[in-house]
Amino acid sequence: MKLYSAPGTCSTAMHIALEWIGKPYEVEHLDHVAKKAPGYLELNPSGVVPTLVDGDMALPEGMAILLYLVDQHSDAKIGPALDSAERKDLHRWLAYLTGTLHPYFWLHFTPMRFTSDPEGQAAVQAASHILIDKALTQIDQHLEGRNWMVGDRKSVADAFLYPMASWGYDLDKPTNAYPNIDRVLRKLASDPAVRKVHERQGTATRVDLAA
Ligand SMILES: N[C@@H](CCC(=O)N[C@@H](CS)C(=O)NCC(=O)O)C(=O)O
Repeated sequence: MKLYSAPGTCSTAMHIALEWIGKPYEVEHLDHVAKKAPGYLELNPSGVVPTLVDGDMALPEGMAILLYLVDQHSDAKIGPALDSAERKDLHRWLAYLTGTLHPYFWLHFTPMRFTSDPEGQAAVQAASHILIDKALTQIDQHLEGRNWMVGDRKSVADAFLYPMASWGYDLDKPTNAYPNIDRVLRKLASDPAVRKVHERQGTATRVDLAA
């Protein structure tokens, strides 16, 4: 398997999932130019990371990749099995994380894509902070009294939460204002697989483990 990724992005989640699976894989880190190169656009027409290549199959879209990894490597137990009661919860939370929380961050990181008025970018970002707060609050409430996002063990939903909530540490209302998310992020930041991903990316965790 080969993952096209970029340090610090959402594709950190798929990189963590590959580490948890523990089988050989390759990672290629793409910069902004490489994401838009014709060869890569054939694999991922959106020109974004992640893309997973497995044999002659190329799969874009984070949620699709994570579910593929859960099912192809069911022995690694990185998500509830298809016939389990908890599987619907995995779908629910992956959909929320990839389809709601993640897009809210696009407004924060690339406000210029959401307004043609250069003076309006600060307002787009301000709106994103309200939306991100709403989503992180919902996730924090869900995590009250729970160890992980889905069921009783860590899963690809936690892997996806990791880069999203890591971005939140830089906001005016930082991720540590959401105690349950912060608690889960602390566990993930200490996970050997997550540490290895940071090492391969050349990044450091945003979680203040000393605090
Ligand atoms: N819908 C895609 C979105 C992926 C996405 O937004 N990737 C970002 C990194 S977190 C990216 O590569 N952005 C480059 C760009 O938008 O030009 C997915 O879920 O995989």
